[in-house]
Amino acid sequence: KWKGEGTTQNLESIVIGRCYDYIRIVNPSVGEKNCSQIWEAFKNAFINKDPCSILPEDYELFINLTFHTIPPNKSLFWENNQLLVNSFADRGRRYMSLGDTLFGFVGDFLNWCGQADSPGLDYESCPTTTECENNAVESFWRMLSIIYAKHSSGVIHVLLNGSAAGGAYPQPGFFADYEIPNLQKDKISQIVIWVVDDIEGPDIDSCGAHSVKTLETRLTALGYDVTCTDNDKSVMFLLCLDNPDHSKCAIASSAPAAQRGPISSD
Ligand code: ENP
Repeated sequence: KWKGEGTTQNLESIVIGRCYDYIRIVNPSVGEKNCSQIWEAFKNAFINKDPCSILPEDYELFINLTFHTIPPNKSLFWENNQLLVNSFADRGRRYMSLGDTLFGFVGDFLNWCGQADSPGLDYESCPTTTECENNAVESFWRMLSIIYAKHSSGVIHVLLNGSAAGGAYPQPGFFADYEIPNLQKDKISQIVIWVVDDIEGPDIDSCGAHSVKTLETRLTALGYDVTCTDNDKSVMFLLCLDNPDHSKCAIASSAPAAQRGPISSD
């Protein structure tokens, strides 16, 4: 009956399993968490309710049970490049995007919704945000975005897609609407914006232009120290893994050929 995909099969096992994976393997430094209680809190946010009347606040207990601090200088905000961010952040080893926190990790890539007057999940279909914005998934990410932004500190990074059709800095968007307004200015030393084009994609947006300029102006007006880099080298290296022969991936070197020869033993 809804236009969106239904609940992901085996949702309960996935959420509980991901929770244990996170606290035991991915990031044990968050300490002991009760994964079955976390599942109950997650589920109780939306089961037995009209799937269009779920509010961010309904995930409050879930947040209380999963919460852990975000290491300074590790926050990575993004728009329109989820897979790149996943590899770049490396499950929190390099950066800790929202999907690399325990709270984001359990819901990443999943879909879920309940139904009014029934304790069952709807595996057939779920409302999209165009059908109703107060749906279970949208409200989940809204709540998490707010918490993540409030607890981010030090140097903040933002990875935007310069090839995105609607511009690198979408408005409306989670970053524009739920994250920027919740950043805590006194805890943030700098905001670094990276605008990276898809290797084969068009160069639609760049630092100082179009929507990125809007973002830079907004952050500067809020009093942040803002820097912006186009096609940052470290991100480019990662993209170039899949496109080593593309001209954008040529490694420029000023070292004489002899220095680039085989490694000598002395
Ligand atoms: P999209 O539309 O590119 O990608 C949405 C996909 O990313 C979904 O599979 C979603 O999981 C997952 N996801 C991971 N973190 C977030 C998230 N944080 N979020 C919404 N979806 C997330 O992403 P968006 O809509 O542009 O959101 C990017 C935002 O995430 C940025 O503001 C960034 O700073 C923030 P699922 O469960 O829906 O399948 C917040 C909102 O971290």
